[in-house]
This record gives sequence, structure tokens and C-alpha cells, in this order.
Amino acid sequence: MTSGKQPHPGPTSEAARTLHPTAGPPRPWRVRPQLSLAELDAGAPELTRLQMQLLANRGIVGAADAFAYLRASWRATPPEPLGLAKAVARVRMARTRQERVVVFGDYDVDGLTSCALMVLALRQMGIDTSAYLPSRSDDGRGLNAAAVRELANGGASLVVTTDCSTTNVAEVQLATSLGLDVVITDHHAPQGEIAAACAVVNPRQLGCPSTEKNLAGVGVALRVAEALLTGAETGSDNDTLDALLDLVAVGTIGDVVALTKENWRLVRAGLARLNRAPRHLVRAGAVPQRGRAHGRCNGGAAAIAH
Ligand SMILES: [Mn+2]
Repeated sequence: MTSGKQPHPGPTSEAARTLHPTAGPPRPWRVRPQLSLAELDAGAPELTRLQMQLLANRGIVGAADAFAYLRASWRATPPEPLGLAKAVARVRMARTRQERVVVFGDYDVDGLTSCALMVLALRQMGIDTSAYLPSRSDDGRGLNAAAVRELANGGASLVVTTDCSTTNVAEVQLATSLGLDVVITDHHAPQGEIAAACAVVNPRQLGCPSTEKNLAGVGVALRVAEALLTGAETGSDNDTLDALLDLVAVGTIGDVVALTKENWRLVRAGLARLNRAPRHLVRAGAVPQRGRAHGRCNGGAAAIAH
């Protein structure tokens, strides 16, 4: 829309009511204040009046803020989350020592995509990595004692969780006693004591300075992968990271987190990636019964991670 050509109709409660004349009692419309014409045209010609109004409705007012918001990169912004450096150090140690690593995910979309993302990132680093997905009906969420014993017996010496386990105090204790180190990546607001893992990366834990508080589990996993794959030791690996963004979009949308700020940037980039290079997200016949029955590596995340 070019500036000044058409009067902006603007949302009014009267107009809104006329859209639903037979919908019962008037709905409680709360109409945001309409911008002035000058404000509506401040982003022209790139941004339409409608876009300017919608952005203002979401607290992003003025052309400078609008462009800054819309053009922001999906890459991590400082300060980095608490525990990230420790997580990176422990995973790099696993590579140096050629350890066997298991990524322990979750059974929902966020848990599946975050698990697949982490498996791909660690394999990219040359680490022997497999996936473990708990069963919703038998295992529940997060690390459990039976799985911990199975993974330790199977020769793994490091478990990286995604989308779970921030407060699995007893299970992490058990793992440590069996020689199995744990790095936790999660986004659930901790209810209770935080597990004494090698590292806990969770933007919602107390003392985490990261401003990316609304990331889904897969967003947190991406930030860890980003740090692993772009550090001074590894050098920049933009292509590998870009190839993970479709998983981030699917997991973030599936987890129904607020699509603002960091999530909006990630989903936008991820949907672009999906359009450019679609991935087969589900392969018929590859869906597992449950993690434990299939040993340390099961089909669901493995199917995604190829
Ligand atoms: Mn989640």
C-alpha cells in the first residue's frame, strides 16, 4: 500500500459487531488504539498500514522498531544461558574421549524434534550418538531409573536430555553413581530442586541471564547445538545449523509457545528452510513401540534424524 492513497478503515467495535450480527450477546472486543496516518505510513513502502497496525498491537511501535524486529537474525543473542559453557565442555570431552552418547528426548513433538536435532548436531561433531525416546504410557516424562540403568549397561557414558529432566534429582544421582554423566537441556519452569547434572541449560531456571525465556525445548537444544558447532574450536558451520531450523519450527509450533521474539525469529527461519528443503519428518514403519524395547536407539527420533 502506498502512503496516503486510501483512508485507513481501522478496527472499530461497531465494525467488529457487524461481522457477527447473530452471534449472541456482543463479544467483549478490546480494540487497540488506532495509529495515526503518519504512524501507519512510517514503514512504507516495505510495510503496509495493516502490518504497522498489527505490529503496534503487539507492542512494536514505529518503523525503526518494526524493521529491527522483522529483520532480526535467528542466531543467539547474548547473554548466553546459564550452564551452556559447561554443557559444551562436557560434550566436547565426549568427542575427545570417543564416548558413546545418548540423547534422551520426549514423546511429544517438541521432545521428538529436539532429540533429533541434538542427535544430528552431535553426529556432525563426529560423536557416536543414538536417540532414546521414553514411552508416554510406560515411562512418563523425563529420565527414569530403568532407562538410566539400561543406558549405563549399554555402554553410554553421557546422556544429553532434550525437553525434559530439569528436576530429575534421583535419576541423575543414579546415573552418576553408574558412571553415566548427564547434561540437561530443557525449557520447563522448574518445580522443585534442580538435578545435580554436569550442566543444566534451561532458560527458566533461577539465575539464568538469557532473555530467551520462551524458547521451546527444541529452541534450547538449538542454542546448545549452535554453541557446539560454532565455537572457536569448530569454526562457523552455518549450513549445518540452517539445516536444523525446520525441526525448530515444527517443535516450537507444536509446543504452542508464544510466537513472539526469539520464537518468531526461529519459526520464520525454520519455515523458510522447510520450504527450501523439505525433510521427511515421518517415515512409515519407522515409528517405535517404545524406547526401552528397542534398546538404546529407537526408530522415532532416528527416523527424523536422517
Ligand atoms: Mn516442550
